[in-house]
Amino acid sequence: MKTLKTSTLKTIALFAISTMLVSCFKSKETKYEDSSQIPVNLEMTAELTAPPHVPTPVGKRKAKKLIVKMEIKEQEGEITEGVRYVYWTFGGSVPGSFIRTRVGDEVEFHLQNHPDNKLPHNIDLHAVTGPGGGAESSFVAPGHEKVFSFKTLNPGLYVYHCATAPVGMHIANGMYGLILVEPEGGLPPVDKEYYIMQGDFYTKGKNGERGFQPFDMQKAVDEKADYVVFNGSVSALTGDNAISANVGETVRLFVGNGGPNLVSSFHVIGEIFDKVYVEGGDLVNENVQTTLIPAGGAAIVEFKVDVPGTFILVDHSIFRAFNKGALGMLRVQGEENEKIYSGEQYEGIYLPEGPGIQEMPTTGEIVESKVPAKNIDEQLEFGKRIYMQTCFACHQAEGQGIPNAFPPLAKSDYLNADVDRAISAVINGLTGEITVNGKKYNSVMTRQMLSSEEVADVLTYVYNSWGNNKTVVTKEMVDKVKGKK
Ligand code: HEC
Ligand SMILES: [Cu+2]
Repeated sequence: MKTLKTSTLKTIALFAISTMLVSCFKSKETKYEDSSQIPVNLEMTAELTAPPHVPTPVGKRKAKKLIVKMEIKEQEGEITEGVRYVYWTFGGSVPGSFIRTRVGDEVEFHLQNHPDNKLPHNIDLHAVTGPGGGAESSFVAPGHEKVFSFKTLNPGLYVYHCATAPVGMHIANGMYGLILVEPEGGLPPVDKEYYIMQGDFYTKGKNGERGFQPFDMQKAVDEKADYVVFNGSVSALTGDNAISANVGETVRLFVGNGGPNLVSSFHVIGEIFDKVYVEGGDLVNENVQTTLIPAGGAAIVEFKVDVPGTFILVDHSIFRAFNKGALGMLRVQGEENEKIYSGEQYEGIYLPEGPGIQEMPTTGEIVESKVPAKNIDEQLEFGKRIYMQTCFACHQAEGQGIPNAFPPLAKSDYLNADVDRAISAVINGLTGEITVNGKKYNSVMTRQMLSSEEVADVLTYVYNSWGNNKTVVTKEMVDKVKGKK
């Protein structure tokens, strides 16, 4: 319509040129459209931390070759007071060690499986672009180490987990954690950062039933969790274990959900999230009350704490919080601010209530695996329990084994031919080439850490299942083989 004045045109032209120059300059200096092109020169060993702590922020550091050394440990712990559980862990904690990287890093991952462990494991990192997220290259037997490498292409907060069959069981036992890939230049600095991860647990006994509790596969399949917790146990983030901040500080929580089954409705009672990096990606939502964290997913939440008090972290599927353990505490110290909040403050208003069925007397007995079996029926029952806990992962539910990896125990000619040899396999381990039902196996079965009583029970169960020859193995027979050794 109207013609523009030449002076205006000049200004526009100048502006356009200078913008082009600036963006040109920028792209040469720091911006890589394609993260795979980011160069690395120096090398460093990654700092790994146990929850609720996180490693030092990457800040302005350049992309590097980052060496991650992680050791898998199977270890007993307490899921709540008096309830013992064998956790399988990445680095000795649930969730596993926090890994902090930046986009463009070349990660050289060393996965070590502690020699005392019973099972092979591997790792699938959601931050990896490649087959199985690394799982295919990292399958590692007890006493061995695997090394693989990958380049971090996409910034974000990612879950990692074990992906060894039966996958659900490995995850249910605590094999998950978080890996953060910070963008170029790092995330904006904040005052406090913490690492929290939700997980659901399935035990033979009900919530609160004391003693040693084996994993319950049926409940896991039915998604009937006995415990839903943050950081692996009911009290990991309460009482003396609460996380803390001071009035006026900004808190950043790296929150993940290992599952295996349940989705988390993550909420902090008495706070509003100023920022949520939705699903751990680039999208930032503001002023959020509750954020959804899928199983196998994560989110970064940030909020400034304005008033002192105890703030309760929950899965807002609320029975999980007060009755199954998904409850943590953030203690904030500092000056009151009556403009924001006034009123009496009680410490510990919110406390875990424990199992909701507590009012009704529990009829179940304490599960104790060390009580000797009184008769063959009990032997079979105890034996099955040990089998499902110890042998099942390799030899499978029906003793069918896994082709080329784990020999079958069902109708096994090797097993049925020689009971002393089978006892020896369990108490001493077994390596070297063997032939089972016409197929050759050449692998390693590690020594199983079981009492003579337990070895007798588990083998009696195996011999009396899946078409085997119904041998009854006694403690005396096991002791005799032990003596011979
Ligand atoms: C970590 C995986 C693993 C676990 C756990 C495991 N085994 Fe094995 N088992 C193997 C492997 C591998 C072999 C074959 C070893 C070889 O090639 O020399 C084997 C061989 C055997 C054999 C002889 C071969 C056959 O098929 O008859 C018996 C018997 C046996 N295991 C019983 C058990 C029992 C009982 C348990 C539990 C108490 C158990 N295993 C736990 C991996 C495992
Ligand atoms: Cu595993």
